[in-house]
Amino acid sequence: MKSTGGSDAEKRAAGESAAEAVEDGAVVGLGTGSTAAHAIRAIGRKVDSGLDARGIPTSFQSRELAKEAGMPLTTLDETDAVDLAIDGADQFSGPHLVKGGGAAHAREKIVDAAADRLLVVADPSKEAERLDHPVPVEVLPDARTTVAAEIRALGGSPTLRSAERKDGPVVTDNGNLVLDCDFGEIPNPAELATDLAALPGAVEHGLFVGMADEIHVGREDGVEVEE
Ligand code: ABF
Repeated sequence: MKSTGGSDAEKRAAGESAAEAVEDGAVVGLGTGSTAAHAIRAIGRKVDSGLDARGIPTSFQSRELAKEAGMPLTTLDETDAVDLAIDGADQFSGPHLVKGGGAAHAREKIVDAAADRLLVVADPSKEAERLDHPVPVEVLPDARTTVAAEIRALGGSPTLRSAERKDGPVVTDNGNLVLDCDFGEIPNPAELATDLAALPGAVEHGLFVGMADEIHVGREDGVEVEE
């Protein structure tokens, strides 16, 4: 699992802190990434000790991890409500997030938006005064060139994400491609989110505007919860 930014101890502290919020009977959205993985393992241990909770994975990776952790799984089709989601981020500024470093942001956004509460788990390297992280945009393969042109027209610089361990592009769990779009500093995330959502062939972008209810920031000496 690719790990970014802060230390594993910081990520673990954040993940385990958010996992404490999972109560008996809960349906939990399970985020992707190395920090959310700590939360999934911690919830798995609680399930092992008798907690009744079901998870909705946001990626192949989080599904496999949840199965390994012994967590019962469900889907959005089978449940009326998602009590909370626990998910990582590539960058956060207040309640605004950039996500999609794991190319799972389309499913993450569906599950996180369906949840009553979104608990973001992060290490301190993810915090920014203003968002300036490149925004991942998942595109239908046929639309990669036209969406890239539209991104340039919006002032961004798109790069097709390529796979690290083999030749060719990253392919998402949905069979699509990812353009990492550098806009520099993003003064108005809501406006950019609206523009990106309007592009034909763009399946989902990684701006999660105002979506975080709590951010659990793991530090070497404890956890700070920002609300
Ligand atoms: C997923 O994993 C992504 O949306 C986000 O890009 C990334 C964070 O990974 P990590 O916790 O490993 O830094 O949640």
